[in-house]
Amino acid sequence: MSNVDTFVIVPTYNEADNLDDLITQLLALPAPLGVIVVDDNSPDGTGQMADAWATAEPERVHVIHRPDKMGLGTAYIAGFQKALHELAAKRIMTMDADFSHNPRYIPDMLAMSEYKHLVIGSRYVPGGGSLNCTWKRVWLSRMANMVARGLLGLKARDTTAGFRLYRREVLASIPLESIFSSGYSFLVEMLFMCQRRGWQIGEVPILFEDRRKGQTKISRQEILKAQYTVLRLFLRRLRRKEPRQPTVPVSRYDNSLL
Ligand SMILES: Nc1nc2c(ncn2[C@@H]2O[C@H](COP(=O)(O)OP(=O)(O)O)[C@@H](O)[C@H]2O)c(=O)[nH]1
Ligand SMILES: [Mg+2]
Repeated sequence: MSNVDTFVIVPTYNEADNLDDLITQLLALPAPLGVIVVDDNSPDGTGQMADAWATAEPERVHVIHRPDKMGLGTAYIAGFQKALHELAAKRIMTMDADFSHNPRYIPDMLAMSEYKHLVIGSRYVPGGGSLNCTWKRVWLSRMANMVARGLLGLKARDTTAGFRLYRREVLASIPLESIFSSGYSFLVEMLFMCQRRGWQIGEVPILFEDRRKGQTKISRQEILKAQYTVLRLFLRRLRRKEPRQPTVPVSRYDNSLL
């Protein structure tokens, strides 16, 4: 399929139990999607599984190998660079490999991206929610959202969601190399930059399911780093370092030109 114009970036660290099923489901969607797996030398062989996919589906599956576990944020950036500069993507998605973000919501997200610059697969809009999550995880996510919205003025309801769809112009407008978070708080920092630039942001309700296979990579250290990120962004907001720009109108993608 040479009309692949949307790439899904899937960062992986020890996701061998999930990767084959995920890629199978993504490629089966009725949309011209490609996948970029960003693997950090997973000891469980996830990177080799991804390579087998890239050999079988060279147009649609791409792999970036990094030598060590270097964090979620930098994995997204590596994927963004490849999608923007090597694969000429028009839309770029991010999602977890663990089925917390179910591929079945992607068609709704793509539809919304016709009139929003950034679409979030959101737990906190009507119709969305969390399934099978521990109270600790639910509480952590609620608190993080409250703080991010309160201190940073973010308007989205689910500010920490990793299930996102960016239009190309959004990512192209952001100096990716200057983003300082390397881990999970990258998501909040990125959303802050998008909102400040006036891009229009929409949310599609999703049911977030806690992973069934493998283990979470969120650590106490990541949570501390996230608090530091929010504080840093809050100070930047106070100092008006990141200027707030007027809302940018959305123009429809004309796919007939492809
Ligand atoms: N490449 C890469 N992927 C990561 C890293 N940390 C987490 N991931 C992946 O990022 C996604 C989200 O991580 P996960 O453990 O599910 O976080 P949680 O859903 O917040 O518990 C999963 O697909 C992980 O395999 C990392 O340092 N590097
Ligand atoms: Mg997860």
